[in-house]
Amino acid sequence: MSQPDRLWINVTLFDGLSAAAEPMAVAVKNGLIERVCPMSELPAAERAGEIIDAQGRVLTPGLVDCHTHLVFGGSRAGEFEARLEGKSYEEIARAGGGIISTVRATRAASEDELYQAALPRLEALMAEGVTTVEIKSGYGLTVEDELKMLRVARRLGRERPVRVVTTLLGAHALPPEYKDDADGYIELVCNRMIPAAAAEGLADGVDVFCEGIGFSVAQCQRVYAAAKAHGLAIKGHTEQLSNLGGSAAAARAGALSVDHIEYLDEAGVQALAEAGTVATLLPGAFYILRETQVPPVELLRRHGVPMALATDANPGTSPIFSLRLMLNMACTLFRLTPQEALSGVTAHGAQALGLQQQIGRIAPGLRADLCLWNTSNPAELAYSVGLPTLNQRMVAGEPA
Ligand code: DI6
Ligand code: FE
Repeated sequence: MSQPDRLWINVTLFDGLSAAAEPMAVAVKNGLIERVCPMSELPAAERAGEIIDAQGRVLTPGLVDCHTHLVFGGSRAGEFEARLEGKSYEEIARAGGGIISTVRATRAASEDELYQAALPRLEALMAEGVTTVEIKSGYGLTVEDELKMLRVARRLGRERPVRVVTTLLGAHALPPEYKDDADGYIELVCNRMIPAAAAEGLADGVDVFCEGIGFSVAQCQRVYAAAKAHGLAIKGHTEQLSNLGGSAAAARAGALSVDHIEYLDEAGVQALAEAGTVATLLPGAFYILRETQVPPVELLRRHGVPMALATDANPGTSPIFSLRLMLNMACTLFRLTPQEALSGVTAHGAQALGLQQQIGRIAPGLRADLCLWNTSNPAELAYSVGLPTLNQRMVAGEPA
């Protein structure tokens, strides 16, 4: 075997799915993971290149935040205060606040203003080990404003050492111009937004908000069909506040993931299992909205549905720019094990983006996006908030 560029020795390995039982070595070459083996099997010949002695520290895949709304204008701190005075999220939305207030601020902002506002949010995630982040549009709700948001997301990925996956969320909320014409707006999404985003290479996938305050299952199915026709991946915000059957419909349409899913029932879970769709859990929104209905974690386990975990970072329901905090919340609020939570932000987060052949695990042939942590126990990453700290963040085999 040829010499690696970098070799980590004496690593406590969490490979994205499980923790190794003995000290491990990980070799990287040309930006890819070349070899993963127990220290006892490491050939002497391979001890070349730059050698990093991890001294028992935990090495994980670079973290994947597979569901964010990082690009937006304005702030919703006032709405946070209104909710503390007793108003519900749905009440605020129906009164023209909520998502639509962010739409007004996002439309008013220039591309550069949106970029400057999003940068510290992205950097906060990166500082905690995120190496891949999905970013949705959905606060423009016109063809031009949705494309503007996606351009900002692409620019973030060009200017910082992080992989950005973009998702067109045109069907996020009904813009005031289409107040009594939801079907007309869906037509705009299908016939104008999706083709334009696809033609300019600005979107990797398409998402919808399938909910009483969002769009119906039938409307979402039209969006999925248009996305498929343009070769774009499908995702859905489904069963967050009620059970409409949106998750099963998304799964049947071939969705990579369905997200939130607090109200998902067993038939829905079965549909995910049959389609190979990932269930993305978003404890930040559950926490901020003080929801009480927890996602059906035990059913997901029983049916073997992979669970991803993400911040849902957004100005309304999850103004939380910490994927590490989600690890803890997934365990405390949803009763995931620390290992399940870690898989949610690595292997299963990657799968929720359709990138499982490239990232999310520490295995030969995958991209060397890696995090070295100042602890020797992977469970500490979910157990504790604030510590342990990140020792080293690597993107494609280089410190970043
Ligand atoms: N569900 C969410 O949690 C976010 N979007 C959605 O469809 C909330 C977006 C917001 O309140 O601004
Ligand atoms: Fe969301």
